[in-house]
Amino acid sequence: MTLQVGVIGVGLMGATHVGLLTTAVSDAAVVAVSDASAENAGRVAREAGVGSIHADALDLVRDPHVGAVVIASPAQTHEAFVLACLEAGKPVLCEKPLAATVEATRRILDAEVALGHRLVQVGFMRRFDPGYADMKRRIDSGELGAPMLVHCAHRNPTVPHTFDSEMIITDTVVHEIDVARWLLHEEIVRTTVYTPRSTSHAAEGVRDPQFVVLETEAGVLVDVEAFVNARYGYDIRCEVVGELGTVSLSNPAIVHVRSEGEAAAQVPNGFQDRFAGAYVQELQTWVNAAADGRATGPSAWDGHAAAAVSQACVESLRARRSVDVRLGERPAMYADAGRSYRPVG
Ligand code: ISE
Repeated sequence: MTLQVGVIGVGLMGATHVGLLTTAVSDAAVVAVSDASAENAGRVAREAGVGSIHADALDLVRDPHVGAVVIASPAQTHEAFVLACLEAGKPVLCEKPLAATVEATRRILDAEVALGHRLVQVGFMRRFDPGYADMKRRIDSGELGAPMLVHCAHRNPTVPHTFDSEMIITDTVVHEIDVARWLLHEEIVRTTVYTPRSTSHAAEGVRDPQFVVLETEAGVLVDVEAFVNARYGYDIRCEVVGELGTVSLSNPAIVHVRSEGEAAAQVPNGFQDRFAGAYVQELQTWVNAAADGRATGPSAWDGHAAAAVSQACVESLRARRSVDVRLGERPAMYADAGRSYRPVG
């Protein structure tokens, strides 16, 4: 049966989701869209052949023809829309961050716990990237021994002018926060954000790059270089150092060129290019689970934990000191998360 999807927010990411759901994902159709800009909504609906446009996103959630919802609107709007989906009993894929504050992610957790089963998947698409998934398999197999260090780099060629120093944490480093928790099976307890000299390509007053150090409950150190005006391309790196070996992401380029005395591989030009396959896999996984009225993949707890770590990072950025993460109780429903590293076999 085809899952009837409604998409809220059809700017950059939402429009990509509409396109993928329409052309690359099986057993799904986009039947309704909503956007703060009527012009955006109209254009995307026309291009994708979507029949219904709702001026009010809450009407889209309540639309009886909509069986499941994708939320890709600005972060401050997420809480109200996710809560409405939970109230309507509809599976929801919410782009990261799950909500704009830790208090809001906690309210979402409380609502899902009250419902008694998962309906929320958070858009941490890197978990569906073949490179990251392979790293995880290697770590889980135990062949590398217990992890001790993780080195990450997250470089964007450029960002919109509205991007400020804190968004480098909440919008960018949030991916590494999730990846670290997921790869290591444990929670992050402490953060320190360092700011070196800024690039002259950053907007006035924006601290870019930033160097973030995360400490996990078992004492693993994760360093993240976040550099969002790197100019040359979209470059994502990750290496895990274990007691017996290391595993790292390789360059996803599929060809190497040798010419004029140089050997080179292309660097992707943006996240939609680098993670194109991961987005399709993320959506397909969501559609398959949503068709059965459930959710899988990154949970509301993962969204909450990422928000709590992001908040500690933002505090560290402002106060220029280490900050402890205040996570609060993990409801039993999300028992799988936060498990400390234990090699298989
Ligand atoms: C953007 O929102 C993303 O999610 C990208 O994956 C990330 O690389 C970028 O820095 C964010 O702004």
